[in-house]
Amino acid sequence: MSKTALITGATAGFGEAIARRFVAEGWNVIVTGRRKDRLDQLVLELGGEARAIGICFDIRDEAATRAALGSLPLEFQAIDALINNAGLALGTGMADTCDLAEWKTMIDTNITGLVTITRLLLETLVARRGLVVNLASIAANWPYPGGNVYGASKAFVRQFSLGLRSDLSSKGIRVTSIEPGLSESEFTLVRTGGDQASYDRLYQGANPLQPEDIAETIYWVSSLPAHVNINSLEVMPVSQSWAPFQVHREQTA
Ligand code: 8X3
Repeated sequence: MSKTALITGATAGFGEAIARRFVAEGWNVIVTGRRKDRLDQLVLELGGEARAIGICFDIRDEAATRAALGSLPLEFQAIDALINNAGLALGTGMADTCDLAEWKTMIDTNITGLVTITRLLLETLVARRGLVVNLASIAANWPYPGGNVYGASKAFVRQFSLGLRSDLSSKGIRVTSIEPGLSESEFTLVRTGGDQASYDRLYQGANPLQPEDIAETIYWVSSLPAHVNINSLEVMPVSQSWAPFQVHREQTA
């Protein structure tokens, strides 16, 4: 009997690739997001409603999330894996000049939305000795200029993942924080407000991670023996590594 994964933010990038990878391995998937046309298209591509179902809602809205989960047909209610991929970065501005509304949108999506859907599905996941994979980021571990609230929200995701492990370790459920570095996807167009030139500059010659690389990693995490838990996993393209600390120097005459 096929297992079922619910993948949030599946209308692009990592989410779409994760859905394809899991379906290729015989899983059924529930794909979620805000863009119904894209969900419909993805469900079709994945083999239609025998294999995949799309539920369209805004993860920041608790009532909408409850209603969407409540609307799942019986065949898709036994969820074995929750892949918390929905999340976003908005802007790369410095903390003293960037937009408070953008900060709140990141917190509402990356933290509140993720916590809400996790809590709503946790009894099911525990009952099925399932798996939670949370998409954090290298920004959870390494601060960089312009990372401010985005990085802090991903640090929350990482620590929340470890906390879930701590609470649930006696119950046979697995929880993993995945922390990708430079990755090529629509994520960057969202972050730059649709600035294609910045997008192209960021990736030029960098051979960044691709959504399929992260999908492969997550599928690997899910396919390990049931007694093996990857707690956290940081993944970068080979081309990316660390830089020296910045040191601000006062001007001397
Ligand atoms: C995205 C990776 O390097 O832009 O989470 O923070 S990075």
